[in-house]
Amino acid sequence: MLKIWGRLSSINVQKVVWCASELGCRFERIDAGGAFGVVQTPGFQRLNPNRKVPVIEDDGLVLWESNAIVRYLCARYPDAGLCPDSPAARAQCDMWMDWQATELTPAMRDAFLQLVRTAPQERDAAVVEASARQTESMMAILDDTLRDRPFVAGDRFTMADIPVACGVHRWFGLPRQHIARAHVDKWYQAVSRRGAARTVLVLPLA
Ligand SMILES: N[C@@H](CCC(=O)N[C@@H](CS)C(=O)NCC(=O)O)C(=O)O
Repeated sequence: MLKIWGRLSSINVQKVVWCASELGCRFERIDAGGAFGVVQTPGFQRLNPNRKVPVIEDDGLVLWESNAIVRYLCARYPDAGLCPDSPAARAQCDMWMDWQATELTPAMRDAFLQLVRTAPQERDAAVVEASARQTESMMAILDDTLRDRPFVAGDRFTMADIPVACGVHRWFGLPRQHIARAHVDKWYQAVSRRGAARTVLVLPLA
C-alpha cells in the first residue's frame, strides 16, 4: 500500500494526500516533520536526504518533492484523467504546478511565517506587507487566468489544480484582508468542495 510520510499541516503533504484521495488510492499516512520530528532520524534521511516531508514509498519506489509525487500518482492512475495525455495539455499543468512552487509559495512564505508561526509581539509588519504585496500580484495573475476557464489548466479539473488550490487555501487562511478576486473565489469554492479536498483544506493554518 502507498505510504505517505508527513504531517497534514504541511502544504506539501496536503497536496499529496488530496491527490491520493482524489485518485481513490488506498494509503497509509505517517506523521513526520514539525513537532513530530522523525525527519532527522537516519531511517528517514535514507528516504529523503533533504530531511523534509512529504516522501512516499510505493512498491519499492521512494519519491520526494511534492509536485513530482502528484505527477507520479496521476500518471500511475491514468483512469482518473488528472494527467492529460497530450504534451501541450500536460505542459499547461506542469507550468501551473511549477508556478505554485517557484512563484506563489515563495511570495507568501514570509507572510505565512510571520502571521502563523511568529508570536504577535515579534512580528515585523513591513515583512508581512512586502510578502502580501508580492502574493497579491500572483493572485491577480491567477484571477486573470480563471476569467476565461473554469480550472487552472483549462476546462477540466487536473493535477494542476491541487498544488495551486493548496497555495490559495494557505493565502486565504492568513488572518489579514485579501483583495477580492471573483474568479479565484469561484474556482476555489468549486475545488475545495471536492470530497478529497475536504480532509486537507482545514483551518486554522498551523
Ligand atoms: N520542495 C519540497 C519542499 C518540502 C518542504 O519544505 N517541506 C517542509 C514542510 S512544508 C518540511 O518538511 N519542513 C521540515 C519539517 O516539517 O520538519 C516539496 O515540495 O516537497
